[in-house]
Amino acid sequence: MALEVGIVGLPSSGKSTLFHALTGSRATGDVGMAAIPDERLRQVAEVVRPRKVTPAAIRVVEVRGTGPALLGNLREVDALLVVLDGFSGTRVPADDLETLRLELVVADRDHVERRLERVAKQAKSGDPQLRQDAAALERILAHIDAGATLADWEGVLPPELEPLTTKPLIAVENGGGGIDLKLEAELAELPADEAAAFRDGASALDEVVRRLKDELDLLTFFTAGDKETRGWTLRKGQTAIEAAETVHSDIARGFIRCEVIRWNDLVESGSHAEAARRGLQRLEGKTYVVQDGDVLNVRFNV
Ligand SMILES: Nc1nc2c(ncn2[C@@H]2O[C@H](COP(=O)(O)OP(=O)(O)O)[C@@H](O)[C@H]2O)c(=O)[nH]1
Ligand SMILES: [Mg+2]
Repeated sequence: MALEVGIVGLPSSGKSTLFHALTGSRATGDVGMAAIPDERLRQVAEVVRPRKVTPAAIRVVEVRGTGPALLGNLREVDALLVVLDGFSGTRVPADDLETLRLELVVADRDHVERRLERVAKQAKSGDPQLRQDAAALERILAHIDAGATLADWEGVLPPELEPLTTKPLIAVENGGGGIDLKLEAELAELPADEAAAFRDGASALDEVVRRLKDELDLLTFFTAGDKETRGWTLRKGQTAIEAAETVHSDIARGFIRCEVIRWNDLVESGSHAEAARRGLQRLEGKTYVVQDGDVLNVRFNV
């Protein structure tokens, strides 16, 4: 399951523009995939010469408003990107960021209140667990009403609350001192080499994706097949069996062993066979903790 990020912002701040810039898609759908640029993948692909090269990607969702119901669609995303208007000259980005944070608090409060209503009704049956749950929700609601957020709640939050205010939040200023998203959205329609030539350097969006990767504690590993050479994301600390699961559940089910080569060892050796001959390939089991930049080949039987 790919990690997911939600784009939020005030009306006309540039949410759709950021969505297009990240996903390269002009489609009116609100969900797309943003590739994670990775120079290492290009180099690995040069060694393998596969038919297809696919970068690791993050799922991106745009929501078209800031009311509780719309923001509620983001309860399952892993992080939020907040777009701030820095281009029109009519907004103060820092103030808009505060407004947005308040909208998130309001949406969380709304969510807690609805849940409390439901649980309180059920608790009339006298069920002790439900009564405890209702009491906990009442305390959480009082906490928010006292001007705090769920991020500074001391206890353990009920998992089904899925708060918005505890998610990593990355602010992107559109224009002004930030990123020219309109330009990036236009460049996203060009072939990568033409866009790079135009920019005279890396895309400003790469920095956003990098911050996202940091916030989510992600690493990238590679699979280097002849048909397809591909980047994948995992959370730091995840293991070879979880990497296999990311690629395909059948591969995880039939997992026997996992061949591991560092991406730069593969590039310097020039082939898998040469890397193995030099002793740079290891065999690992299911519990091996995958490292950023590992090239994995899972041996499995189905
Ligand atoms: N001049 C300028 N206009 C922009 C920029 N970003 C967005 N716009 C324009 O602002 C309007 C709203 O942008 P949009 O991405 O649809 O905002 P949304 O409502 O947050 O999705 C559009 O007409 C965009 O072309 C920018 O960086 N510079
Ligand atoms: Mg929009």
